[in-house]
Amino acid sequence: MHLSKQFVGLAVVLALLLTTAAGCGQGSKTEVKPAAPAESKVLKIATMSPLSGDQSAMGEGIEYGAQVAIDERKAAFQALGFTLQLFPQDDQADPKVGVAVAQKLIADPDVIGLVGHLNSNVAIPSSEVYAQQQLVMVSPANTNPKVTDRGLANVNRVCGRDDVQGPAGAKYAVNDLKIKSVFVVHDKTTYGQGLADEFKKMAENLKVEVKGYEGIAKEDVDYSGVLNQVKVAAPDLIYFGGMYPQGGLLLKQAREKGIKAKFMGGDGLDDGEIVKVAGAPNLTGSYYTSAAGPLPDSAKDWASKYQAQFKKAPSAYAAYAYDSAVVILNALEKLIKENGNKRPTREQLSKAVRATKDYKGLVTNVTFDSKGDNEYAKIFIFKFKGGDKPYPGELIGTVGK
Ligand code: ABU
Repeated sequence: MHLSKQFVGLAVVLALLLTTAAGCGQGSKTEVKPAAPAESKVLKIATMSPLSGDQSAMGEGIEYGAQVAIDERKAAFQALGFTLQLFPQDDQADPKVGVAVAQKLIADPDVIGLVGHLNSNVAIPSSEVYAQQQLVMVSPANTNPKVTDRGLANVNRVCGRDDVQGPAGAKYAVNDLKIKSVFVVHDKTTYGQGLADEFKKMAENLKVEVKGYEGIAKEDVDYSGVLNQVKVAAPDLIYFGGMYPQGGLLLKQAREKGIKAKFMGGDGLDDGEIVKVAGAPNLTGSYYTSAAGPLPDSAKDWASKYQAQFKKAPSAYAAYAYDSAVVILNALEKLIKENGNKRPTREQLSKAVRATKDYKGLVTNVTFDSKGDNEYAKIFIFKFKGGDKPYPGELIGTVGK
């Protein structure tokens, strides 16, 4: 019997809610019992990202990056009397699933920190749940401004923001690609539409003619409707706010229709799977911005170790997940030592993580500001290469300190 993704997703949400209810009396959000962590010697660092579905290639890098960090530190925590564990969770890129899993995490007294998410529309409601118990979240990948603009004390990110990423793309398109007109397409998500809006705002400020602005449904596989409009409008550039499964398909179908406009998107396109979706020739001469930069030479050994362990190269945010996990583990280890080898509370850990200053990371340095944004975050501009291996793209610009 074939079960639809929606049915499976609904079943998972119901199962998780029932599990939470069974463990927590009547199971309403407000009745989740405060975790009683003082006695437990198990420290679970959860990850949350899509591990199934069409974004799993990008999502699993968040799990694997954090896993490398945890494997490296297990012995040090064991010496302090604690068992350190990775606790990977699949949010399926679905806000409802994310919230249900978040309920499960805060009800588990062993869970002390979280690396995640990939999708901002999942991170935002899920982090409201973590905030109920000050469970610290460090995001490697969530770029929507609302993630940190809500001022939650437990929510941080090591990556940059879309109100920098969108304008960076627009400035490059105008100043370097010399575009005079654009057709903006987005996937109607918090991330995709938000990024497209930031691009559009800056493009308009720079006197670019916006010839169209349309949303596409993530579930659709035929973008003829919007592409027929693009063909008539004949813009210099198609800008796409969204993820690689849809962005790749949009680009492929645009080229099949003979549309020759340049193509640009954001970090949602920053995954090697886009080559399979779009086809290598169609990516030639297309562009993407990202909050994830190339691995520095100093991370080459790390990348080799990752490749050997997981049999694939690190995806864009894997090293950022590693740095997110290390930021949590550094604060946790310091607190345990200061507390006479006692387990800190979630609130103590949230405060200690927020105080992170001048951490020298694998791929990014980290100092959190008062909202949990990283003062060292950068935006990178890439051009897909020609030939059979267009990804990863060639770095052609960087914005940030
Ligand atoms: N920034 C990468 C993934 C998209 C998001 O933030 O939702």
